[in-house]
Amino acid sequence: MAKTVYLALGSNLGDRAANLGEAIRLLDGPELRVTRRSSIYETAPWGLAAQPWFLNMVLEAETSLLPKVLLGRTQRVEARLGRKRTVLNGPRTVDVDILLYGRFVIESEDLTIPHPRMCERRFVLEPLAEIAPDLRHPTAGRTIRELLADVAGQTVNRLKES
Ligand code: PH2
Ligand code: MG
Ligand code: MG
Repeated sequence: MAKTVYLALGSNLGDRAANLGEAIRLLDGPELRVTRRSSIYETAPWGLAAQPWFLNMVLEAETSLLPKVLLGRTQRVEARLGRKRTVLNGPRTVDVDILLYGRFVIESEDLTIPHPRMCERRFVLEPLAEIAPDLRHPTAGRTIRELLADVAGQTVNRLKES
């Protein structure tokens, strides 16, 4: 049975917009059909501050892939786009994170869903709120709009024409 999933994309190395576009092209297919995409946002680096600003966006997709298979798919896309220029613990050409998989709650060694840090990250919540403001986070029990209202102090600028 198909599930609705939300994926976060980020890039802060190379041609950032082209990297996001290429990631979408590689992800989209019969088993993972991208149904909605947010605008692209330029965002201040969160966590490790001494790195270039990111472009971030969020995708909604319908998928028949089970969570771990989907994780493998996202990691393969990262490897295709990122391997050449990836510096350990440094900036990435592309990062693809699974935010939500239906209303599943998964805690395994290699995969945690909902994404454990999504509620603190404006660069995730703002694009997600653009396409799914009334979606209720399965464990926080609040909508994305409500979660967004509580994060402060992170610069996130929606780019025009995206
Ligand atoms: N990703 C990180 C760490 N920090 N900051 C922004 N603005 N955007 C990101 O995608 C991001 C980050 C690790 O995945
Ligand atoms: Mg990430
Ligand atoms: Mg990641």
